[in-house]
Amino acid sequence: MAEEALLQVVRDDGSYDAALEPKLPGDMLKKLYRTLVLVRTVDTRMLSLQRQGRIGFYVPSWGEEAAQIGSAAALEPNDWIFPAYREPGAGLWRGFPLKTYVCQMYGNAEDLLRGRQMPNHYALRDINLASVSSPVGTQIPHAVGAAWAMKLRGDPNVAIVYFGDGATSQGDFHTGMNFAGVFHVPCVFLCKNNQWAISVPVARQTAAKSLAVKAVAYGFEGVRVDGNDLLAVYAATKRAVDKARSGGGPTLVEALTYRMGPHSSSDDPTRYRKTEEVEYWKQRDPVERFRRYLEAKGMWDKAWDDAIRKEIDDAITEAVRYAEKVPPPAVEALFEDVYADMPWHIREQLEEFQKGGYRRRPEEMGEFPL
Ligand SMILES: Cc1ncc(C[n+]2csc(CCOP(=O)(O)OP(=O)(O)O)c2C)c(N)n1
Ligand SMILES: [Mg+2]
Repeated sequence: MAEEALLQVVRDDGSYDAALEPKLPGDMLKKLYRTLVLVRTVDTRMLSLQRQGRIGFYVPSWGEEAAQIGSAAALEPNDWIFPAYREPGAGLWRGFPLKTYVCQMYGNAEDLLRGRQMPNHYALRDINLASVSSPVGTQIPHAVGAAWAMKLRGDPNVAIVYFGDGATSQGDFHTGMNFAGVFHVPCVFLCKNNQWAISVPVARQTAAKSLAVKAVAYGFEGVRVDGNDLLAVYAATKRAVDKARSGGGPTLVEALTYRMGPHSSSDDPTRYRKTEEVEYWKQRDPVERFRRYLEAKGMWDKAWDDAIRKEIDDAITEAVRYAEKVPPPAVEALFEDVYADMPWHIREQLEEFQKGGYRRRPEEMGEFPL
């Protein structure tokens, strides 16, 4: 894919363009840095739990933290977020409680999704975070539909939908973008172009000059930003969100970033990509870039950094300890939630189970005997 000019505010060395710099208050800048460190650390700890066999699956987002957090920070609290599976930063920025997050990884009785989703497929109604979509791109029409509803109802909110470069090859991308353009809905399309869709490079997704350029065909604006520059992502998303809120319709924001780790805990990227490429992007680490920016502004020091890292580490340890003590969801949970009024055939199965008609296999008897 040919290189195009990218919106950039902060350079790799932490120096910045004062004319483009969004003027954010100091406490917000510090919270942004803390959230970058939080996401990086949560990913590392969760992947380690997976490697120890304590959780079943995980999707790290190393290298993509700025694209998630910079965009989420440009939203108002009541705006709706429709994530793919690689946006923990969007929820954690909004205060997704760590214990709730970790319980979802364990699929235990305090997992709000009651163990019915894969680990890493969370949702939290309280913070307007819709469920992670595992099928690639299905969240795009969901977000557009929600945004259309907001428009029809006159809500002052917008929807943002996250998806990857691979998702731009899905029919749902076309359907959603086209509908959003025609109906002029308040939706921001945030494409995290991390340059890989598992083992398929972005050059195999499109022959277009960029992903941002695709917006032209749907009759709205597309912008391309340096996705490893938190402030550039913030600035572009804020512009798109403000425009959507004031009736200006949708925008596609392409955040160019890089997936520094594996696609998921089930993937080994050394089988399909070069170490030099990964090394090149490690030199462009978004967390380190934002740290340098804070340092350049005289807002960073080692003691503070050490303190937040310790606080984050302790909070994760505490959340994991907690989650590991919570039992699995009750078997009865299997019969609930699907229907508002339980139909007779489900009730019959439930009653059968309650009478003891269901027998656990011997290997299941140990910890949670009936
Ligand atoms: C409809 C569908 N097809 C295939 C898959 C398998 N799959 C899971 S993630 C993925 C790649 C998606 O790449 P991209 O959209 O670039 O997002 P990224 O994983 O890079 O964040 C694929 C093919 C799926 N989950 N859903
Ligand atoms: Mg990708």
